[in-house]
Amino acid sequence: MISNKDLADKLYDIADILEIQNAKWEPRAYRNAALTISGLSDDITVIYKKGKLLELEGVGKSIAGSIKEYIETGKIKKYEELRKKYPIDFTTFRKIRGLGPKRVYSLYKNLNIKNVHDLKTSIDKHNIRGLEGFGPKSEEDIMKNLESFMNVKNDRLLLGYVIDYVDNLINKLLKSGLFEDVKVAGSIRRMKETIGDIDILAISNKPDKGMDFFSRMDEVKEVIVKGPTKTTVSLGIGTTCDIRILQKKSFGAAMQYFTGNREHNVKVRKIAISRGLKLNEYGLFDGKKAVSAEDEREVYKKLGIDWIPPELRENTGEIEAAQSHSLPKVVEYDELIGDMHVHTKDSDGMNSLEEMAMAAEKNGSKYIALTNHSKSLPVARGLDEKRFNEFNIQIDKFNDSERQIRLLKGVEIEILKDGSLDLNDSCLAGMDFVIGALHQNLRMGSKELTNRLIKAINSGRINTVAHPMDRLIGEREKLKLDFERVLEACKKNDVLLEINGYPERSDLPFDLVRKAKEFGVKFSLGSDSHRIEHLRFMKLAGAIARRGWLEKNDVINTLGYKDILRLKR
Ligand code: DGT
Ligand code: CA
Ligand code: CA
Repeated sequence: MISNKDLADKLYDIADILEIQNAKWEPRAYRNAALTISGLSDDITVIYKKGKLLELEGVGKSIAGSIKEYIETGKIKKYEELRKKYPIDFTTFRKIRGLGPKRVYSLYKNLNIKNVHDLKTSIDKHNIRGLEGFGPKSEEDIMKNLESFMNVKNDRLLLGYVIDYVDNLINKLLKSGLFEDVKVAGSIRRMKETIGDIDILAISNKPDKGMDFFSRMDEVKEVIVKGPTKTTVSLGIGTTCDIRILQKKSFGAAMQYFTGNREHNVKVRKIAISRGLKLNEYGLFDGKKAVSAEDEREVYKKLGIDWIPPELRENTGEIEAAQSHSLPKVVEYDELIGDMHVHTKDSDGMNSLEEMAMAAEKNGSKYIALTNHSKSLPVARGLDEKRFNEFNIQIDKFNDSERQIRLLKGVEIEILKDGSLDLNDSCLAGMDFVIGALHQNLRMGSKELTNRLIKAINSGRINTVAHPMDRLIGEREKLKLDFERVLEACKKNDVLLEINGYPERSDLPFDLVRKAKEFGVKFSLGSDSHRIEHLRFMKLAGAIARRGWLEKNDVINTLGYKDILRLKR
């Protein structure tokens, strides 16, 4: 079933490509038709069946022919042919200000930028400023427009890019001396992958001054509502922030109430009612008497519920488990002592082996796996056997040095179209940790794709599967894998699944993590760092693990260095 939107997008794409080819009047004709179709209140298929295509504004014989073809066959030949020559995500680029088709083409031709992800990577590497017709100023403009596009889409921001900002905001509030305590609640406290706004709760004896201070902070773009107990502002990063000032005696109940999620709260409130009590943001009450209010743990306890880590509060069975005292003891962030997915500038990273190692050591890691790309991924400057062997000698040297942190020899290896791996066995024998990855030739049927991945899992050569669903939040759908078959193969071969903490990826998604755990599959966590600043994304991988109910034993990153070496294949 085709949609008006899909059809309009395709016609716009054709227009963009024809414009690149300097066609004279055609781009305009296609855009007019696309505009008409995207504004229709009737389904295009219905209009076609009524024989009324030619009555549509801007739709002539030739375009009507394409529409007919699309409805009948699901394809437009002209479009398919053009797209083969220009494999560019025009649909998304059209939403970014200042990137017309010709500029998009220039980025593709010179830097092989095909989608927003590629664009972001090139901006990070400052590759665009050197291009003819671009320069540093226009690189910066593109970056800003890209950021606002990323923020606007879904109206939700990625947690990974917000979390440090919020910590910083809270520290500034605490330092002002006007607050006794400041905490984050809402989806950020639950560590949800994307967030709608920032919810802050504070205790203050000087609420008026506190609110004045907050609403005048540099980060604030505009004050939306200002009151003595609640203020809402919009922030420069592209979201709003609610701050509520509360009394110490009811802070725990407020934390419970404003952490959510909504469905979780509804169920907890019902339990209160069933016990003849009342729960709101001021406390748990028996008539007028507060049974508990200051301490969140007490609120749960008085309801006969074990305290539930915020990451689990999604009303997916955690309340029932907490009532029967059978919640899992989810893995703690500080139990994750190593990072199993790190790149260096030897492939497509920005920092050297030493820089990555030292930054990770400073962050408290005991070991990291250096997992550069393999040779069949030339856009990421993948390494061949010879370069890997040389690189691994550097790792040996580093490990012989006095440093605390240890490096593992790893690779993020391409799983080729036929399911084979692109490095020879003797090279793989020298690796401590092998991550199998599907990056290319992904347009195949679900069965073929699943078989391809399973062949790699069955090979006995890989330890884990990189970002198994290959999704990008807001940009790219999950792979169409037969997940249960993948799980069976992983379980049979003791192959792990990765939880990739890179914000756009956040892959495996937490609901699938939980499903995989139920199957008995274990996990490796990685930041997928391409520069030292990315190492912090390990925490996000940890959050997904917790949201997926994983315990210490489900995650290899809790093992010591010696035990991790035993995973070698
Ligand atoms: P978000 O902001 O879309 O990422 O998701 P949340 O969960 O942070 O939702 P938000 O900001 O609307 O509200 C924060 C929490 O407050 C929410 O998880 C549940 C709690 N809450 C419970 N009842 C209510 C209510 O009636 N109004 C509001 N505003 N919040 C409520
Ligand atoms: Ca929120
Ligand atoms: Ca809110």
